[in-house]
Amino acid sequence: MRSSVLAPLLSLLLTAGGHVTGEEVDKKPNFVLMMVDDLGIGDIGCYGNDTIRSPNIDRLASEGVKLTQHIAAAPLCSPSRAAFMTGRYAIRSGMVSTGRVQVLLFLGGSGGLPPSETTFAKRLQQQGYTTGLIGKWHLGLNCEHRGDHCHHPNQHGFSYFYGLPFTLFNDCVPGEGSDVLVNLQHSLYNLTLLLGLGLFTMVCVRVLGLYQVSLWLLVLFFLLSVAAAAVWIVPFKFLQTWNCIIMRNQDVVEQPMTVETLPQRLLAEAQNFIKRNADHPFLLLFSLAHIHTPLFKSPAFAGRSRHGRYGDNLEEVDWIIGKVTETVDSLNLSNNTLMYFTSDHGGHLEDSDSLIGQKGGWNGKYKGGKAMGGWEGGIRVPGIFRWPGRLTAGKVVDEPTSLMDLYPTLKYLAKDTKPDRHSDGFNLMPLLEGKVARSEHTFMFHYCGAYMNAARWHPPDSGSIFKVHFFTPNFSPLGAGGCYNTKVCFCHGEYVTQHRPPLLFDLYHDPSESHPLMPDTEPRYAEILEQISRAVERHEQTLEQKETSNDSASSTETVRVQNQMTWDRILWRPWLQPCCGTFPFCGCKENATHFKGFGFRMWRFGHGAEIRPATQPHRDNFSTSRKQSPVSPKGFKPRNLNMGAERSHRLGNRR
Ligand SMILES: [Ca+2]
Repeated sequence: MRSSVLAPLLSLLLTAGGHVTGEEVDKKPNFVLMMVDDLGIGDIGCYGNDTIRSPNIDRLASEGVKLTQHIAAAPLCSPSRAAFMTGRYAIRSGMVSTGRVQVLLFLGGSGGLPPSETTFAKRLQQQGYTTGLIGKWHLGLNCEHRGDHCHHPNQHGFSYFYGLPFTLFNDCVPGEGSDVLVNLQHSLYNLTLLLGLGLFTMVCVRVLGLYQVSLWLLVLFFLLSVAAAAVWIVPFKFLQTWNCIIMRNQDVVEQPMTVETLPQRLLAEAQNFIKRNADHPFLLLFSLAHIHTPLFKSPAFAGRSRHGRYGDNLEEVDWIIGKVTETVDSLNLSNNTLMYFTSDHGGHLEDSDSLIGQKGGWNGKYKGGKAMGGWEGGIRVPGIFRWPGRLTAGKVVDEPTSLMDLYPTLKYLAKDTKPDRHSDGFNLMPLLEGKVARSEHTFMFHYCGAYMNAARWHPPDSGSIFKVHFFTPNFSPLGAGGCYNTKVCFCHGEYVTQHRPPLLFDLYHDPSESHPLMPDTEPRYAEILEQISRAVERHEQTLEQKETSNDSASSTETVRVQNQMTWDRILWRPWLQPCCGTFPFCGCKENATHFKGFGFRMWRFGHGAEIRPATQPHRDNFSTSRKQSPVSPKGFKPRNLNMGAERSHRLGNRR
């Protein structure tokens, strides 16, 4: 009897400071997760930047908890997002590569997050949540035929999907260049040219009677020329049509997508999703297309920042985050909503040209960037949680945390206690609420593709965070700080230098990983290498175990993990290509009338954008049935070097 009286009182005390009613305490919380693509940690005000304006993101941090050692499980989109969604290293789902290509390149490929995988969305869906993904997916689409949608967000627990099944990339905007197998495109172009030239020469020789050229040889060269042209032209010259599409649930609603209006549409969809589901528990993953190149050119933000188009884009992101926060607050949901802000990995250092300048993000004092699985700049990202009434405002957590922690954290908060598979993440709530001081991530492993690039150890008896690198990328040009000759660093063969013994750093004293520790400078040198070596062994043993085929631990069926990044799964297959219209004549434009009155006229910096309810119905509860040249780094101007020691974070905001 006494406990039945005390329980609500205790709950009210725990939420003191907020305005949570008794009814709301019992209610499962909502989740608004916001992920930016390729955002550098050094570009956010609350992480030390003082030249790009991010007041709305900074506000989330000042009203919530800021993580200073938040780590992506991989330095590139597809593997990082696979790990984020599943709470497990991407190698467990086969979303890793042993070669150059480490992300999905075609929507018409068959690779993707396997149907056997379980995402946090799927778990929450089973707990009665309405789940939505607005924005970028980039985890595959079809397996065997067009429309099977085996990798589609709807199949992975998102009851509503609106956005990019692939990603925003340069090929989406004519004139911005290409991101896809550029060397192969050049080779195929040259081969086509060579065959065509050979054919023309032979025809001339035959017509002029200089030599007896067989007609069969001419036919053979003609067919070879046509085949080479088809292999080159069809997949690569129509990349905008093949990859740059918008889907609403299972339907392609725009192909190719109109990039200019994308920010407005994605924000409107995110806000409408929150409004539609304000009365019952929901999960929204708002996966912004921003920051990835080609950078948006929204007139309202053009030229406003001090860092060109990249800075303009980031200030637009910040404004969008502000509008989402406003929506949550205006519906009185803030005290029952966990908001989260992060990036899928570090900024792309090598993305720059002479016309626009630096187009990729800046990773502050951390070495390296996107595609570098070992160096901190590739994997350390912003991590902000905001939940007024539950989380202490202004708290900073310096302990190691991972994007993979979201999976167990959301499960815990949704009261999901059903058996699950091996997880590589940990519930963050004890750390966020200050109930524990130490992270459960004693060890953390850092993959570059399928290879273990580095590992960190946070000894229980020390403030140090030791990190070893088993190999490091070979920068090109030498000493450039990035792989400017290849645009991204690779993880294998001649592109890396192996280290035996591994390079060792203490991130606490040397966050820029500039001063390797040696046996004569670090008394615990041998012990550190030994501890990490054993941890790696234990981790690798867990990879060898067979995986259950679904999310039920009681299942006895087992499947072997299939590599999703092999050439045969990555390359374009016409019969897998999503298409509105009759393939190959794909093309459609979304009826954007329900966005009018919101974005197109009111997309103004600093002005509120009132959204009218959508005029066309959206189904949140989806039925599974179907309707049907590098720039020299010398030219690079760092935004904010912030080269202090790791402990400088402990001094708080630099602004
Ligand atoms: Ca990315």
